[in-house]
Amino acid sequence: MIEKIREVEEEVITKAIIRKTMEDWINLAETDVVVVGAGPSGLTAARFLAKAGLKTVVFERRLSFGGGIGGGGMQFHKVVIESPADRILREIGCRLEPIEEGLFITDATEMMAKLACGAIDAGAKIILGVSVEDLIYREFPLRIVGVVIQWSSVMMAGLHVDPLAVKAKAVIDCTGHDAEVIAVASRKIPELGVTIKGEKSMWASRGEDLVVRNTREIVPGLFAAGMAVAAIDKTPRMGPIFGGMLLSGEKVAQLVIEKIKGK
Ligand code: 48F
Repeated sequence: MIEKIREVEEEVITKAIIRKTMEDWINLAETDVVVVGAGPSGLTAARFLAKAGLKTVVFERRLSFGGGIGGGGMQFHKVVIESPADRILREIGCRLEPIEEGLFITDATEMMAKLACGAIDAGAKIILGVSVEDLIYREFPLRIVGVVIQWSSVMMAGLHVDPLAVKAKAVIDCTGHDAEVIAVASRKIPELGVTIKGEKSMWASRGEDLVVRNTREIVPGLFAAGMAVAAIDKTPRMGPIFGGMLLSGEKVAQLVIEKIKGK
């Protein structure tokens, strides 16, 4: 027996989507934390931030999440995780297979899906197809107070459309190898004194360690996590091993929580 599918008028669909989207956007226009980029560091940060009760939105340029996870290692569909970052994946139910003592492997698709589920279930909003193209700043003291956003499709089409802005108590650059948000700060607010040195050639273990160690508030109100940190500091790339990205996301969330909630 085939169940009868419910009938619906087209305008009901349209009205529901527009009304509910606008409710979300009005709520998001002023938020606690903007995470830029839904890669491993951004999704991890978003989960810990939302879990701590902070209003968190992730803006992701593409129409998918996961960033560099999906490509696995040279498109082989597995990624490697080292301890203690396996704890972060176990918390969200990601299955890990041991390879050696303290070293694990998992499917790229499982990891990206579960990181995203973890962030969403904790209460973070992930908005796809939106690019952060600039920052909002204030003086006395000099600080970052939000982001300027645009539809990725508008940017790709090269249309002249003015963007919108979202206020935030903290902005986190999780944009990966190009550190795009910090690059904007460096180019457009020179008085911040931020420079991007560009990442170094591969040395997996050293790169992982330094990314986590150097995860920090770069200028007041603007933090960096994941490969963006390596780009700022000229530390080594690491290829398809992801523990550092997860631990960097966790660390930046702790720093932001301390700053905003004073804990
Ligand atoms: O590149 P990505 O995965 O950054 P990550 O969290 O992790 C790096 C690893 O994937 C890997 C590695 C270490 O194992 O070497 O590369 O540091 O994810 C960055 C996300 O940010 C989005 C981009 O589409 C990607 O999904 N993104 C980049 N620039 C912007 C942006 C922007 N201006 N606005 C919105 N999203």
